[in-house]
Amino acid sequence: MSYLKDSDPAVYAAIEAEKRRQQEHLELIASENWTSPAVREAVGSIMTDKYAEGYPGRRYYGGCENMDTVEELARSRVKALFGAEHANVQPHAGAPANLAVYLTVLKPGDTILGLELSHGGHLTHGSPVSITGQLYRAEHYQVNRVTERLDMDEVRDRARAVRPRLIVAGGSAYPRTWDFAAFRAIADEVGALLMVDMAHFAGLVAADLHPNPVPYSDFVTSTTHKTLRGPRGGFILTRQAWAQAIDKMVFPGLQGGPLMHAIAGKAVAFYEAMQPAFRQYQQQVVRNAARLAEGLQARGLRLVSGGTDTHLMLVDVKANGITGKEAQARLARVGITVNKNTIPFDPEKPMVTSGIRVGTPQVTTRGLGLNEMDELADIIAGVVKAPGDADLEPYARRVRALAEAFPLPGLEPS
Ligand code: DSN
Repeated sequence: MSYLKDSDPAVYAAIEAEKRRQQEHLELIASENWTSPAVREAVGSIMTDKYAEGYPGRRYYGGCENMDTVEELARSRVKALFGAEHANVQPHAGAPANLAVYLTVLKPGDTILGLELSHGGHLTHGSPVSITGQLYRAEHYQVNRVTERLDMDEVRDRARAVRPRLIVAGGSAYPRTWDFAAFRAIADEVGALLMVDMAHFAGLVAADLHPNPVPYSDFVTSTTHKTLRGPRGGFILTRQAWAQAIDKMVFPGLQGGPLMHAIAGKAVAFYEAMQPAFRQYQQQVVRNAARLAEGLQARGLRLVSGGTDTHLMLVDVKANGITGKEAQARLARVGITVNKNTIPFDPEKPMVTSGIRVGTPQVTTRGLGLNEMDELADIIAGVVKAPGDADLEPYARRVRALAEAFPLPGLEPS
C-alpha cells in the first residue's frame, strides 16, 4: 500500500492498526469472516471506477463490456450454487436486498410476519426502529418459551391470527436449523408469500450442511460476507416469474449504479464456494461450533436452546450473574471479540442484554480446530465466571498464544 502510505498516512495508519487488531484478537462475531486475498484483490480493483447502471447487455453507459462479464459470472455462479432460477447480485447489502423484496410485493400498511428481533430475528424483519417496521404492519413470531426453539405449530397459529401478505424466515441469532417446508406449508395455508433471509447460514447451505430455502421460497435474500466468506454485499434469488419485477425494484427503484468492485468480489467468492475445500471448511465451522458449545456447557455456561446446529450459539451469561455488555467488555480485555446479544424473553435492554453471541466462521478460516475450541471454551467460561476484580491477564496470554499459532496470512504490515 505504498501509494496510500504516502498520500494519506492517517487512513494508512488506521488500516495497519486494523491488521494488527485482526491478527492479535480472536474474532468470534458470528456474522464476520476473513475474505481470501483473491476476493480482496477484486474488491480493491479498478472495477470501482465504472458506472454500469442497468444489467448485463442493457446498460445506460458505454464501455460496460467487462462489467457485463463480471456481473454475468456472479449471477450464473450464485444461481448454480443455490439452484435458483434468477439472481440479482446488485444489492449493496442485506438490508437493501430485503427492502427490494418488500417494495416489490407489499403496499405500505401490508402485514409482514417475521421472527422477533430479541428471539433471533433481524432489524429488517419489521423492527419498529427500521423502515420495515414503519412502512408495514409488522407482526412477529417467537421461539417457544421452554425449548427456546421455533415451534412450527405456534408459528402457524400466529400466521392464522395475523394473516400476513409476506412471511419472513431467517434471522441473525437463531442457532438452530430452519424448517423451510413447514414455513412453505404455513405460507400456502394463509395465502402469504415466503421470503427467507439466509444471510447467516448461506455458506452452510452452499455446502449442503443446512436445508436449502430456494425450493420452498418465493424470495431468498442474503449477504455475501458472513459464512459465505465473500466481500460485504447482498443478493436476491427468486423464480423467473419475479425476475423482472425484482430487477426493476433494485435498479432503478431503490439503488443507482451497482458497486462493480463488490460484484467482482462476489463473483470470486461464489467461485470459491463451489470448490471442495469450501465444503470442508463449512464442515469444520459446524464441528467447531458444536465442540465449543459442548465445552461451554461442560464448564457451567447456559446456551439458549441447549446448543447449536449451525455456526453460532447464544450464551446466557446472566445465568452466571453478569450482563452481555459486561461479558463483551471482559472478553475484549483478553483479546476475544464477541457481541452482546439479547436472548429470548430478555429482561435487559438491547444495549445491555443478558447474552453474548458466539460464532466460529472466522476462527475456522484462520485454522483453529477442535482442540482450540476446547481451549477457547475454557478461556471464555473462565472469563465469564471470574470475580469482577479478577486478574484476566493469564487468559489474555492464552489468547495471544492461540492468535500467534494461527496467523492470518497476508496481513503482514505493508
Ligand atoms: N449485523 C448482522 C449480524 O451481526 O448478524 C446482521 O445484519
